[in-house]
Amino acid sequence: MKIVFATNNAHKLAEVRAVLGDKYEIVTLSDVGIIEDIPEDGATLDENASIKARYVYERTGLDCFADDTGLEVEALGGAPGVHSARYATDGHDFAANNRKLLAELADKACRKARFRTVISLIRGGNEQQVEGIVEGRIAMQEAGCGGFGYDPLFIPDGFDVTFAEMSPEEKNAISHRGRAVAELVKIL
Ligand code: ITT
Repeated sequence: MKIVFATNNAHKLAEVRAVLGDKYEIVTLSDVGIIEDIPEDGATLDENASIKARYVYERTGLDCFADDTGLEVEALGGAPGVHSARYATDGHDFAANNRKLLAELADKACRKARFRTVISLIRGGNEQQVEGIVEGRIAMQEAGCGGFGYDPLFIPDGFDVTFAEMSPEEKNAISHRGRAVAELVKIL
């Protein structure tokens, strides 16, 4: 069965294909002729996931899903949250985002954080949402070169290494996205 994953993030695509790829033919935005950036102006992850999925459904009529993810840091009142992609700059500058996060936490005792992923699925015109959360903490410095985004700074609870130090399989088994995709599988 064919389904469109409404993302421009190649890392997300690889993670989701690793879990769903043998059951579904996951096609990308460019495969269905959408090359422009989808505007993400929602106030929450739920809204943005929905905006992205609806954008694709309205233009293609195809079954599709979208993922919106945020890193929520307790001592920063839940920031960067829905602004995770553009935390330090206007673009998706992972290194600048990580530098800013370390600077903001420099004088904070509590480094508790969580990743949250919301997936909006539109199938046969009906929309459903699922969520995945992983709790953890922000490391004192970057470690590892796997993953993407904030992975070099995020240590999930129960581990002493960052997501960037794990294999893709290890990350997917416990991550926000891995958990959201497991919920997605239940409703697909
Ligand atoms: P699409 O909207 O095209 O799917 P995006 O990169 O803009 O891609 P999000 O808005 O969902 O995706 O993600 C916001 C940012 O959060 C993203 O740019 C990364 O910096 C970070 N992020 C998302 N998932 C992550 C993960 O699994 N590990 C580390 N950082 C992640």
